[in-house]
Amino acid sequence: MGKTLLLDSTLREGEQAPLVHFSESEALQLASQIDQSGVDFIEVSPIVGHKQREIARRLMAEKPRATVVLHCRAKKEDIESLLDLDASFIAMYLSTSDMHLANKLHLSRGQALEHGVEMVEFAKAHGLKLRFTCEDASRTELDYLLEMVRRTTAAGADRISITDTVGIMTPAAMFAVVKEVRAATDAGIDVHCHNDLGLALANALAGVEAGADCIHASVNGAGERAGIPKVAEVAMALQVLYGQRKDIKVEKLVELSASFSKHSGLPTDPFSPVVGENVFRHKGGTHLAAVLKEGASYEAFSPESIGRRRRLVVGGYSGKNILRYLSETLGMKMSDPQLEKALARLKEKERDLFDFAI
Ligand code: HCA
Ligand code: CU
Repeated sequence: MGKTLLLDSTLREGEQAPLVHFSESEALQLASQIDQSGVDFIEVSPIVGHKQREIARRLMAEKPRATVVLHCRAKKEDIESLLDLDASFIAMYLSTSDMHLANKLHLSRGQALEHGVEMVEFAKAHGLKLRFTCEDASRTELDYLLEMVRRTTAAGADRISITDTVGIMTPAAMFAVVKEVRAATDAGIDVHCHNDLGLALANALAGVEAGADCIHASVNGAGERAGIPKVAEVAMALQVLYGQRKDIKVEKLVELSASFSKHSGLPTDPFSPVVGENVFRHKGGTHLAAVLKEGASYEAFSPESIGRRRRLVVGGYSGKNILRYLSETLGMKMSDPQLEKALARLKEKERDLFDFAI
């Protein structure tokens, strides 16, 4: 598995989440934080409206380290409007499933194929680099999907996005589809997986194991419905599970998530991987006893590795060990019977009494 790239779509897919609206300055501040975290692509959607167009224009003027990807429909008018923005990298999307072709685009498979190729040729004739997104790819008949991939990449598409637009893939199914796509083209392959059944990250990772080289994510997973993978979980999965992308500044992820919460008004879920409040909090008696000796007993990666601290929660679920630790920390040696007595008192309480960092 080669290097896996990371595309952040907080300002495009993320703003498609209900109740999420960023002002121009909020979007630019988020973009700058996203850029500093070390992602490879930042996706924006100038065709949505004046504000999004301004955000795209100002962001490109700031010359971020990441490549700015301008997202649009596979339509001449959209591509032309991006050319007016001095675009260099665009992503155009076209549905490929029979359901979308019939209900949304009113095109036959053959017509969609011709149209996709024509739009890619049009963009390439204007010197653009581009990604061609097969929207609803996971519900597209495989041979037709592969034909679309072959024809659009032959026409010059630099990258292809394989989407699980409604989040119905399993990792095994995603692996199989991406494997076929990998064999059909030399272009880069993005995986864009929705989280409707909680499998977005697993499906995206299966995609890269099968040969995709870019994962789409957003801060806190924001997106249509249940959203897409969270940028923090993707970055840590790449580091912890695959030993790659050590260049991504994972210590900036908590702050990034907090900025998103502030600007969107949507709090970060305490159980959210990597950045959630509970991620390094230990509570059960056996857990506390073990992490006091060795944090890794109950941690996939250390809090220090992302600039966080381990926390212990003491209450009715505690055991003697944590009380011994606390008493020794305070320089009070308690005997076993004393510890038993203190523990009995603690167990009478029906809530967590203490929550502290160590
Ligand atoms: C959309 C659909 C999309 C596109 C993904 C991509 C999807 O909202 O435009 O361009 O890679 O889920 O299929 O987000
Ligand atoms: Cu999407």
